Amino acid sequence: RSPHAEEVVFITGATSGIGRATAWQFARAGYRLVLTGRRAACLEELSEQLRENFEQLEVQTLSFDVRNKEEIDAALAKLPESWSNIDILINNAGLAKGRGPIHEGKIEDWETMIDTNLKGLLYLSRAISPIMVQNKKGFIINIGSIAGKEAYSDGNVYCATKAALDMLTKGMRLDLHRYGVRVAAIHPGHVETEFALVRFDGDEEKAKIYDDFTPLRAEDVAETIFFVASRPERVNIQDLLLFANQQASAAVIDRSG
Ligand code: NDP
Ligand code: 8X3
Repeated sequence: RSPHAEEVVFITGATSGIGRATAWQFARAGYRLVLTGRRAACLEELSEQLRENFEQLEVQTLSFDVRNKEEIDAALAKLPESWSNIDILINNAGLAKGRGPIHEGKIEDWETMIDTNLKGLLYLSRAISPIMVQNKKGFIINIGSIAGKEAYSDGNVYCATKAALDMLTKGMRLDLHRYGVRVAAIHPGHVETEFALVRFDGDEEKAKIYDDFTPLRAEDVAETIFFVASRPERVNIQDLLLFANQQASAAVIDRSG
Protein backbone atom coordinates (compact mmCIF):
# COMPACT_ATOMS: atom_id res chain seq x y z
CA ARG A 1 0.00 0.00 0.00
CA SER A 2 1.31 3.46 -0.94
CA PRO A 3 2.39 5.74 1.93
CA HIS A 4 0.25 8.40 0.21
CA ALA A 5 -2.91 6.30 -0.06
CA GLU A 6 -4.72 8.56 2.42
CA GLU A 7 -3.68 11.82 0.76
CA VAL A 8 -6.04 13.61 -1.62
CA VAL A 9 -4.62 15.79 -4.39
CA PHE A 10 -7.03 18.11 -6.22
CA ILE A 11 -5.84 19.20 -9.67
CA THR A 12 -7.50 21.91 -11.76
CA GLY A 13 -7.00 21.80 -15.53
CA ALA A 14 -6.37 18.04 -15.57
CA THR A 15 -7.90 17.53 -19.03
CA SER A 16 -4.71 18.42 -20.86
CA GLY A 17 -1.08 19.57 -20.76
CA ILE A 18 0.59 20.16 -17.41
CA GLY A 19 -2.44 19.20 -15.31
CA ARG A 20 -2.90 15.92 -17.12
CA ALA A 21 0.79 15.01 -16.79
CA THR A 22 0.61 15.95 -13.10
CA ALA A 23 -2.27 13.53 -12.62
CA TRP A 24 -0.02 10.71 -13.94
CA GLN A 25 2.77 11.69 -11.54
CA PHE A 26 0.53 11.57 -8.47
CA ALA A 27 -1.26 8.42 -9.64
CA ARG A 28 2.09 6.65 -9.95
CA ALA A 29 2.88 7.60 -6.34
CA GLY A 30 -0.46 6.25 -5.09
CA TYR A 31 -2.25 9.44 -4.07
CA ARG A 32 -6.05 9.74 -4.24
CA LEU A 33 -6.89 12.04 -7.14
CA VAL A 34 -9.60 14.61 -7.78
CA LEU A 35 -9.31 15.53 -11.45
CA THR A 36 -11.12 18.60 -12.71
CA GLY A 37 -11.67 20.61 -15.89
CA ARG A 38 -14.55 21.61 -18.15
CA ARG A 39 -14.26 18.72 -20.65
CA ALA A 40 -16.00 15.87 -18.82
CA ALA A 41 -15.20 13.35 -21.58
CA CYS A 42 -11.45 14.04 -21.28
CA LEU A 43 -11.65 13.57 -17.52
CA GLU A 44 -13.42 10.23 -17.95
CA GLU A 45 -10.90 9.07 -20.55
CA LEU A 46 -7.99 10.08 -18.31
CA SER A 47 -9.39 8.41 -15.21
CA GLU A 48 -10.01 5.22 -17.20
CA GLN A 49 -6.43 5.20 -18.50
CA LEU A 50 -5.09 5.81 -15.01
CA ARG A 51 -7.22 3.02 -13.53
CA GLU A 52 -5.97 0.63 -16.22
CA ASN A 53 -2.38 1.43 -15.27
CA PHE A 54 -2.73 1.66 -11.49
CA GLU A 55 -5.07 -0.99 -10.12
CA GLN A 56 -5.35 0.44 -6.60
CA LEU A 57 -5.98 3.99 -7.78
CA GLU A 58 -8.82 5.95 -6.22
CA VAL A 59 -10.00 8.76 -8.47
CA GLN A 60 -12.90 11.21 -8.64
CA THR A 61 -13.66 13.51 -11.55
CA LEU A 62 -15.46 16.84 -11.26
CA SER A 63 -16.36 18.88 -14.30
CA PHE A 64 -16.78 22.62 -13.78
CA ASP A 65 -15.75 26.00 -15.13
CA VAL A 66 -13.37 27.70 -12.66
CA ARG A 67 -14.94 31.04 -13.59
CA ASN A 68 -18.26 29.99 -12.12
CA LYS A 69 -18.37 29.93 -8.31
CA GLU A 70 -21.78 28.20 -8.18
CA GLU A 71 -20.52 25.40 -10.44
CA ILE A 72 -17.46 24.97 -8.20
CA ASP A 73 -19.57 24.80 -5.04
CA ALA A 74 -21.98 22.32 -6.63
CA ALA A 75 -19.10 20.14 -7.84
CA LEU A 76 -17.37 20.16 -4.45
CA ALA A 77 -20.64 19.19 -2.78
CA LYS A 78 -20.64 16.03 -4.92
CA LEU A 79 -17.37 14.79 -3.39
CA PRO A 80 -18.00 11.91 -0.98
CA GLU A 81 -17.43 12.76 2.70
CA SER A 82 -14.30 10.56 2.83
CA TRP A 83 -12.72 12.80 0.16
CA SER A 84 -13.35 16.10 1.90
CA ASN A 85 -9.91 16.36 3.52
CA ILE A 86 -7.98 17.71 0.57
CA ASP A 87 -4.23 17.65 1.24
CA ILE A 88 -2.87 19.25 -1.92
CA LEU A 89 -4.56 21.77 -4.22
CA ILE A 90 -2.85 22.37 -7.54
CA ASN A 91 -4.24 25.56 -9.08
CA ASN A 92 -3.17 24.86 -12.65
CA ALA A 93 -6.23 25.71 -14.83
CA GLY A 94 -5.35 28.75 -16.86
CA LEU A 95 -4.91 30.19 -20.30
CA ALA A 96 -3.82 33.03 -22.52
CA LYS A 97 -6.25 34.43 -25.08
CA GLY A 98 -4.78 36.36 -27.97
CA ARG A 99 -1.51 38.23 -28.24
CA GLY A 100 -1.34 41.87 -29.29
CA PRO A 101 -0.71 45.44 -28.19
CA ILE A 102 -2.80 46.94 -25.42
CA HIS A 103 -4.50 49.52 -27.66
CA GLU A 104 -5.89 46.74 -29.85
CA GLY A 105 -6.75 44.32 -27.03
CA LYS A 106 -10.06 42.45 -27.01
CA ILE A 107 -11.96 43.17 -23.80
CA GLU A 108 -13.58 39.73 -23.95
CA ASP A 109 -10.16 38.03 -24.04
CA TRP A 110 -8.97 40.12 -21.10
CA GLU A 111 -12.03 39.13 -19.10
CA THR A 112 -11.54 35.45 -19.93
CA MET A 113 -7.93 35.56 -18.71
CA ILE A 114 -8.69 37.52 -15.54
CA ASP A 115 -11.72 35.38 -14.70
CA THR A 116 -9.89 32.09 -15.31
CA ASN A 117 -6.35 32.74 -14.12
CA LEU A 118 -7.21 34.91 -11.13
CA LYS A 119 -10.83 34.68 -10.06
CA GLY A 120 -10.93 30.92 -10.70
CA LEU A 121 -7.83 30.38 -8.59
CA LEU A 122 -9.34 32.54 -5.85
CA TYR A 123 -12.67 30.68 -5.84
CA LEU A 124 -10.94 27.30 -5.54
CA SER A 125 -8.53 28.51 -2.88
CA ARG A 126 -11.35 30.10 -0.86
CA ALA A 127 -13.40 26.90 -1.03
CA ILE A 128 -10.57 24.49 -0.13
CA SER A 129 -8.17 26.39 2.16
CA PRO A 130 -10.53 26.37 5.20
CA ILE A 131 -10.31 22.55 5.22
CA MET A 132 -6.52 22.83 5.31
CA VAL A 133 -6.58 25.46 8.06
CA GLN A 134 -8.86 23.21 10.10
CA ASN A 135 -6.56 20.22 9.56
CA LYS A 136 -3.49 22.36 10.27
CA LYS A 137 -1.84 20.95 7.16
CA GLY A 138 -2.13 21.21 3.44
CA PHE A 139 -0.33 22.47 0.37
CA ILE A 140 -1.51 24.89 -2.31
CA ILE A 141 0.61 25.00 -5.44
CA ASN A 142 -0.18 27.76 -7.93
CA ILE A 143 1.03 27.42 -11.51
CA GLY A 144 2.34 30.81 -12.58
CA SER A 145 4.58 31.56 -15.53
CA ILE A 146 7.73 33.40 -16.54
CA ALA A 147 5.08 35.80 -17.90
CA GLY A 148 4.40 36.80 -14.28
CA LYS A 149 8.04 37.59 -13.63
CA GLU A 150 8.81 39.53 -16.83
CA ALA A 151 6.45 41.34 -19.18
CA TYR A 152 6.93 40.63 -22.89
CA SER A 153 5.65 42.55 -25.91
CA ASP A 154 1.99 41.91 -26.68
CA GLY A 155 1.61 39.78 -23.55
CA ASN A 156 0.21 42.61 -21.36
CA VAL A 157 -2.92 41.16 -19.70
CA TYR A 158 -1.77 37.53 -19.60
CA CYS A 159 1.49 38.70 -17.97
CA ALA A 160 -0.53 40.78 -15.51
CA THR A 161 -2.67 37.81 -14.45
CA LYS A 162 0.44 35.73 -13.78
CA ALA A 163 2.14 38.61 -11.92
CA ALA A 164 -0.97 38.89 -9.76
CA LEU A 165 -0.83 35.12 -9.17
CA ASP A 166 2.76 35.55 -8.00
CA MET A 167 1.79 38.24 -5.47
CA LEU A 168 -1.30 36.31 -4.40
CA THR A 169 0.88 33.29 -3.70
CA LYS A 170 3.04 35.39 -1.38
CA GLY A 171 -0.01 36.82 0.39
CA MET A 172 -1.66 33.41 0.76
CA ARG A 173 1.54 32.03 2.25
CA LEU A 174 1.71 34.84 4.81
CA ASP A 175 -1.89 34.13 5.84
CA LEU A 176 -1.72 30.34 5.88
CA HIS A 177 1.77 29.43 7.09
CA ARG A 178 0.77 29.95 10.73
CA TYR A 179 -1.70 27.08 10.29
CA GLY A 180 0.96 24.76 8.89
CA VAL A 181 -0.40 25.16 5.34
CA ARG A 182 2.26 25.49 2.66
CA VAL A 183 1.79 27.72 -0.39
CA ALA A 184 4.15 27.72 -3.37
CA ALA A 185 4.25 28.86 -6.97
CA ILE A 186 5.91 27.17 -9.92
CA HIS A 187 6.65 29.31 -12.95
CA PRO A 188 7.47 27.57 -16.24
CA GLY A 189 8.78 29.08 -19.46
CA HIS A 190 7.52 27.59 -22.76
CA VAL A 191 5.90 24.16 -22.42
CA GLU A 192 4.44 22.35 -25.43
CA THR A 193 0.79 21.71 -24.54
CA GLU A 194 -2.56 22.92 -25.90
CA PHE A 195 -1.63 26.37 -24.53
CA ALA A 196 -0.62 27.99 -27.86
CA LEU A 197 -3.58 26.45 -29.72
CA VAL A 198 -5.95 27.85 -27.09
CA ARG A 199 -4.21 31.23 -27.14
CA PHE A 200 -4.68 31.52 -30.91
CA ASP A 201 -8.23 30.11 -30.96
CA GLY A 202 -7.27 26.86 -32.69
CA ASP A 203 -5.20 28.52 -35.45
CA GLU A 204 -2.55 25.83 -36.02
CA GLU A 205 -0.27 28.09 -38.07
CA LYS A 206 -0.11 30.79 -35.41
CA ALA A 207 0.30 28.14 -32.72
CA LYS A 208 3.52 26.85 -34.31
CA ILE A 209 5.73 28.54 -31.74
CA TYR A 210 7.89 25.55 -30.79
CA ASP A 211 9.23 24.61 -34.24
CA ASP A 212 12.71 26.12 -33.95
CA PHE A 213 13.68 25.16 -30.38
CA THR A 214 13.02 22.37 -27.89
CA PRO A 215 10.49 23.56 -25.29
CA LEU A 216 9.74 21.93 -21.94
CA ARG A 217 7.40 18.95 -21.97
CA ALA A 218 4.34 18.84 -19.73
CA GLU A 219 6.02 15.90 -17.94
CA ASP A 220 9.01 18.09 -17.01
CA VAL A 221 6.73 20.51 -15.20
CA ALA A 222 4.66 17.70 -13.68
CA GLU A 223 7.80 16.09 -12.21
CA THR A 224 8.75 19.45 -10.71
CA ILE A 225 5.29 19.95 -9.22
CA PHE A 226 5.47 16.45 -7.76
CA PHE A 227 8.94 17.09 -6.32
CA VAL A 228 7.78 20.31 -4.63
CA ALA A 229 4.60 18.65 -3.31
CA SER A 230 6.35 15.60 -1.93
CA ARG A 231 9.03 17.29 0.23
CA PRO A 232 8.83 16.56 3.97
CA GLU A 233 6.37 18.79 5.83
CA ARG A 234 9.18 20.93 7.26
CA VAL A 235 10.21 22.03 3.74
CA ASN A 236 8.52 24.54 1.43
CA ILE A 237 10.07 25.36 -1.94
CA GLN A 238 8.22 28.66 -2.13
CA ASP A 239 8.98 29.80 -5.65
CA LEU A 240 10.43 27.94 -8.58
CA LEU A 241 11.24 29.06 -12.12
CA LEU A 242 11.97 26.45 -14.78
CA PHE A 243 12.87 26.79 -18.43
CA ALA A 244 13.79 24.74 -21.43
CA ASN A 245 17.55 24.77 -21.85
CA GLN A 246 17.21 26.89 -25.01
CA GLN A 247 15.19 29.59 -23.22
CA ALA A 248 17.05 32.16 -21.09
CA SER A 249 14.26 34.66 -20.33
CA ALA A 250 10.72 35.44 -21.47
CA ALA A 251 11.92 36.72 -24.84
CA VAL A 252 15.46 35.34 -25.19
CA ILE A 253 15.29 31.97 -26.90
CA ASP A 254 17.97 30.19 -28.91
CA ARG A 255 15.95 29.44 -32.03
CA SER A 256 18.70 27.63 -33.90
CA GLY A 257 16.68 24.42 -33.92
P1 NDP B 1 -3.47 23.48 -21.68
O1 NDP B 1 -4.27 24.37 -22.55
O2 NDP B 1 -2.92 22.24 -22.24
O3 NDP B 1 -4.28 23.14 -20.35
C1 NDP B 1 -5.05 24.11 -19.69
C2 NDP B 1 -5.99 23.44 -18.72
O4 NDP B 1 -6.76 24.47 -18.06
C3 NDP B 1 -6.97 22.52 -19.41
O5 NDP B 1 -7.08 21.33 -18.66
C4 NDP B 1 -8.27 23.29 -19.37
O6 NDP B 1 -9.36 22.40 -19.23
C5 NDP B 1 -8.11 24.10 -18.10
N1 NDP B 1 -8.97 25.28 -18.12
C6 NDP B 1 -8.87 26.37 -18.93
N2 NDP B 1 -9.90 27.20 -18.72
C7 NDP B 1 -10.67 26.62 -17.76
C8 NDP B 1 -11.89 26.97 -17.13
N3 NDP B 1 -12.52 28.11 -17.41
N4 NDP B 1 -12.40 26.14 -16.21
C9 NDP B 1 -11.78 24.99 -15.90
N5 NDP B 1 -10.64 24.59 -16.45
C10 NDP B 1 -10.10 25.39 -17.38
O7 NDP B 1 -2.28 24.42 -21.15
P2 NDP B 1 -1.10 24.15 -20.09
O8 NDP B 1 -1.13 22.78 -19.55
O9 NDP B 1 0.12 24.65 -20.72
O10 NDP B 1 -1.52 25.21 -18.98
C11 NDP B 1 -1.61 24.90 -17.60
C12 NDP B 1 -1.18 26.12 -16.79
O11 NDP B 1 0.21 26.37 -17.05
C13 NDP B 1 -1.91 27.41 -17.14
O12 NDP B 1 -2.19 28.10 -15.95
C14 NDP B 1 -0.88 28.19 -17.98
O13 NDP B 1 -1.07 29.57 -17.88
C15 NDP B 1 0.39 27.74 -17.31
N6 NDP B 1 1.62 27.90 -18.10
C16 NDP B 1 1.74 27.31 -19.34
C17 NDP B 1 2.91 27.47 -20.06
C18 NDP B 1 3.07 26.92 -21.44
O14 NDP B 1 4.00 27.39 -22.16
N7 NDP B 1 2.29 25.94 -21.86
C19 NDP B 1 4.04 28.19 -19.50
C20 NDP B 1 3.82 28.76 -18.20
C21 NDP B 1 2.65 28.59 -17.54
P3 NDP B 1 -10.74 22.48 -20.03
O15 NDP B 1 -10.49 23.16 -21.34
O16 NDP B 1 -11.18 21.07 -20.16
O17 NDP B 1 -11.61 23.27 -19.13
C1 8X3 C 1 3.18 30.61 -20.91
C2 8X3 C 1 4.55 30.98 -21.39
O1 8X3 C 1 5.89 32.84 -22.52
O2 8X3 C 1 3.87 32.07 -23.62
O3 8X3 C 1 2.91 31.20 -19.70
O4 8X3 C 1 3.73 33.43 -21.65
S1 8X3 C 1 4.49 32.41 -22.32
